[in-house]
Amino acid sequence: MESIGVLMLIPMNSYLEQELQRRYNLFKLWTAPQKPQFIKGHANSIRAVVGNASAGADAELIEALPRLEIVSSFSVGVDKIDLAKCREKGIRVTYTPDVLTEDVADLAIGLMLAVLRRLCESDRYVRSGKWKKGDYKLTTKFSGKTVGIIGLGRIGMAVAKRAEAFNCPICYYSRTEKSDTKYKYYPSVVELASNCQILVVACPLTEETRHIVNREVMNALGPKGVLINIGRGPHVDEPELVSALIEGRLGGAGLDVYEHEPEVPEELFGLENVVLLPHVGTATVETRKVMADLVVGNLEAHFLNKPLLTPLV
Ligand code: 8YV
Repeated sequence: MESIGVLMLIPMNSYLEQELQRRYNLFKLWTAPQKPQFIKGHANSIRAVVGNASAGADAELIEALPRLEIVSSFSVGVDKIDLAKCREKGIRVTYTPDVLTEDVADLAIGLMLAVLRRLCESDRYVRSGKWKKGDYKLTTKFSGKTVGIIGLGRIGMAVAKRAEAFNCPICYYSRTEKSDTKYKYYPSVVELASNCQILVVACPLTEETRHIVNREVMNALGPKGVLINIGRGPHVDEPELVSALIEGRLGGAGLDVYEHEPEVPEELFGLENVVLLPHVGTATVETRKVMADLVVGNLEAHFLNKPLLTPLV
C-alpha cells in the first residue's frame, strides 16, 4: 500500500501519525508553507483524508482532491466534514464513535463536581497559602440535583447513567421522544432548562443545534443553574453566556469546548463559578490510542475492499 496518498490535515496524535506513515505515503498539510499549492501538487495521489474535530474535509478541499475516496476522522463529531458533498461524490466517511463515550461522560461528571464543589478554586486556595489564614467557604451539593441532557445519544446516555449513580433525577430534550427510556422528556430546550439544575449539552453540532443554548435557555436555567458543555462550542451563544454569568442570571458553567477554539472569552478567566478545560473530553492515553487504531483500521479496510469498521457515509 506504499503508494496510496493520505493527507493528514493537522497534527493530532503522534502514534496515529507513525501508523499512517508506516502504511501510506503520508502528506502532512501543516508542514506545507503554502497549503493550496501543496494540495494542488499532490492532488493526483491523495486518496484519503484524515482530520479531526477541528479540521475536516470541507467542500473546497473535496473539490480540490479529484481522487479522494475516503475521509477517516479522528473524532466522533463530524461537523467539520461536508457530509452532503461526500455523499454526492461517493466519498466514504468514517469516525470514532463508542470508543470515546466513557471518557467524555466521565469528564461531564467531573465538570459538574468541579463547578458545584468548586474544586479548582479550592485547589488554588490551598496552593496560594490562604487556608492558613481562614476557613474555606461552603459550596453546593451535587448528589440529587436534577440533570437535564440535550441529546440522549451514546454520550448523553452515558452521562445519564453516571448521574443516576449520584441519585440525580434525569430529564432530556431530543428531536423526538425515546421509547426505550424512563427518563422524563421535554419537547423544548427551554422547558428542559426550566426543570433541571444542571444542563448538559451532548448532541451533535448541526445547523439545527447551533446556539441551541441561547439567552432564553440560560435565563430558564437561572441563577442557581449550571451549564455543562462537552459537545461543541457553537452549541452555546458564547457572548450571551458571558453576560449571563457576569450578570448572575446563570449560576455557573463547566466548559470543555468554545465557539472559536483555542480562543476563550477572557471575561471568563476571573469568574470562580466557571471551570474551563481545553477540549480534552477524549484526551486520555488509552482512548486516543483506540481512536487512532480505528482511523487506521477504517483506511485499511477501505483499501482492501473490506467492510468499513465504523462507517458514517
Ligand atoms: C477531539 C472530539 O477533540 O471526537 C470528537 O468529536 O471532539 C475529540 O475527540 C479530537 O477530534 C481529537 O483530535
